[in-house]
Amino acid sequence: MDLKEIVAKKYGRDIAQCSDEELYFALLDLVKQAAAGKERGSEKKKLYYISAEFLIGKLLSNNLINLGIYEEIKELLAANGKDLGVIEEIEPEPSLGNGGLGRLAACFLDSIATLGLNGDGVGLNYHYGLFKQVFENNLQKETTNPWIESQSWLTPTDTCYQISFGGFRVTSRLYDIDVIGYENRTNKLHLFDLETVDEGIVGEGINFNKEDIAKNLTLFLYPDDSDEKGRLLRVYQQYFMVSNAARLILDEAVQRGCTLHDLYDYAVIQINDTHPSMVIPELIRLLMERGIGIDEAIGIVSKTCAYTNHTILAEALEKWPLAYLEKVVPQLVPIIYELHNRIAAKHEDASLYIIDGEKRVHMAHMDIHYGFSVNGVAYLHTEILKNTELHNFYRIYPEKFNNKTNGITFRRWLLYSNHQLTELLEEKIGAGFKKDAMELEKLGGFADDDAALERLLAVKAEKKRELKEYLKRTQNIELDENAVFDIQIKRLHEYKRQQMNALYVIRKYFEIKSGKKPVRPITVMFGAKAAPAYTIAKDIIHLILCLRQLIDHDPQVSPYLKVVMVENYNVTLAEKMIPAADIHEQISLASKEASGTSNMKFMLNGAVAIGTMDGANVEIAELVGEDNIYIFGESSDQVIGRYRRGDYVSRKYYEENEKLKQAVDFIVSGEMMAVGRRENLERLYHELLNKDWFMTFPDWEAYCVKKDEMLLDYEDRKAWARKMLVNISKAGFFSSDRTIEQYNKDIWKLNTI
Ligand code: 26Q
Repeated sequence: MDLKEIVAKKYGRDIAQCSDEELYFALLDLVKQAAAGKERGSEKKKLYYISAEFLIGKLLSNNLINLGIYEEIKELLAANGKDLGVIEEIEPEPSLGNGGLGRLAACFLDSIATLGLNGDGVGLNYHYGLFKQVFENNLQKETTNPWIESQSWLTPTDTCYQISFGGFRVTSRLYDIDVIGYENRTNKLHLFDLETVDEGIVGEGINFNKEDIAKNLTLFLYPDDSDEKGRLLRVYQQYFMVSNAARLILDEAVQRGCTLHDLYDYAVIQINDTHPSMVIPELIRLLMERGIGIDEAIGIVSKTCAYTNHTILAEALEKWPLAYLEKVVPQLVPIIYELHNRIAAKHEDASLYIIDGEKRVHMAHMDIHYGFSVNGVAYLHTEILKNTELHNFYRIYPEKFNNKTNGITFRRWLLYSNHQLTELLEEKIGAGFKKDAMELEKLGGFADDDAALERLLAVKAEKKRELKEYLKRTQNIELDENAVFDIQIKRLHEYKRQQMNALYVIRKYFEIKSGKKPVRPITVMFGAKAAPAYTIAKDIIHLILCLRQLIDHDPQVSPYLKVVMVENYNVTLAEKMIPAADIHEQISLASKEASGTSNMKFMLNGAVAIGTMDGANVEIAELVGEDNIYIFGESSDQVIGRYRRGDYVSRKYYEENEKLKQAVDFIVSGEMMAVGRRENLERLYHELLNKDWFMTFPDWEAYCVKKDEMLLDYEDRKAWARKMLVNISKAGFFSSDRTIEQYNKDIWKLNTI
């Protein structure tokens, strides 16, 4: 059925007579029907990408693009006086992820379907997802983010399982979301839920009774590790996710003719960080329940599971107290002991053990011993895993370690979010890049073409105007489109060093006050959520919001400098902000950012990075060359050396650098106290002076100098446009299609069509 027919049947009216909301629901039906026609038969082997997070973003426009009917629908609506741009805003954005890891999973599903691979995602159907961020008195407050409506992308299925926890049992139900490949097959995102979950138990903000598992299990996604109280609930969630996943995998494999003894010929499981790691003991347990002996069960599972590591932050590596597992999943404990004992019998080195001396279970260790592949997410990250963090494991299993540099889907991050650039590219280099991202290299041929460079600047100017209009309309933020847009958008974490950027803003503030005005106004934009229990991260948000208020009200400074912090940064905002960026900030402490993926999105959209040699920045720098990226700061080796020696003293830098001292002192100045809260500002000040665990101070001077150099370079508009062009032309490598091809070639080994 076409849209006209759907609308006639659903509402008994014509398109022109429908409300935007009615048309949105009709388009849901249209897309679901079209997607169903692209489901494929069942090849023998199938990939299951298990992840606690899938940060999918809004789906309507992306699905229309991937179905190849976006333009057609847009025109049809326009002919009836309707605007697809307005209709797509009706769709709520599900926040089923924290940040990079969840968004990566979503990009991967897009590429898996686009490459025609037989692979589904498996996760949880969080009713509220990650909290919604609101600002009150320059502080972050958390509220719920409901997204499930009576009609949505979710399709309930008849698949239900009985899942047992220590002392009680629940019944799950599977909901599916179509994953529509670009001009290719439809796969599924399988999200498990629980019928008894009760949204009514959520009180003020995001508070709820943490004990009543049957009512709260899939209400929220955990906002990282710092929320102590929720940790036990997190274990319940993880087991619920993997027990359902394991049952689904076994059932589907058997349906395709698997005897279970040959499971690895029918299924490959990618474990996205350690959040789904309990799938290993759970699968072993289920295979044993179905009559397979423990030795064989362990062998089968070890040939089926592969693990991706996304972090080297020790505090983010999951270690669950055995006591938690005994309470939540007593049935897994004997299996985990068995897995541990086999390692302890073979190796003396206790750093390899699964259960440590404090009776904590190291989830990553289980994955490495009992999976067949361990991958990092960027070249540098994988090297650090092999040489430092997981070196003892690398020594015994060198063949398991491999790198898969992250990627992004160009459908969402170019074709959808920047149709103006897409059109320009098509005009200059043809449409081939849409299928083969490496064709972007052809753009290099226009590096000295003045007309092409002018056009690139014109596209950027238009995207900046669009962002200005959008932020005015949705958040009442005023932007000056003639300013340089310098953007840092990512979760708030000390290692990502938003505080270093804020200290640069303070330095500029002082310069302007003393009469040294920038040649062009600078707008520094932030977007970041902080985990509700991560105190210092929230203090950094407070600092930024106070700076914004203070500068906005200072007529001497505000014409030249503006600070913006968007509220509730999410995928939808990223889609608007990234194409509008002139400069993007990738300033993590070297060795700490596993990869980063926004760096790739910005590059693809013609923004120029200021960054450290960290994560995928290293590969970006290698590709674009030193003229087209602004690199500063200590190397990962230097940083790792500092940690090893434990001799970093932040106060020394503060005392030796007048400007740094001035900027840091400003945090607790009278001006700031007038707009902010003493408690938060003083805490942050002391943290920086007495600890600064992520070493903001040693890199700060070099950072400020580099940024000023960049701002000067920006004024040679032609030379800058050339930098933009080189960044775009080299972005092809970061297509998630390339990443997925590598996963498939080296790890999954699925049939390609
Ligand atoms: C752990 C324990 C308990 C509760 C929550 C968590 C938890 C939740 C989310 C731990 C980590 C995360 C998210 C991690 C993440 O997003 N990592 C990012 O992954 C990206 C994709 O590979 C990389 O590009 C980023 O560098 C990395 O920070």
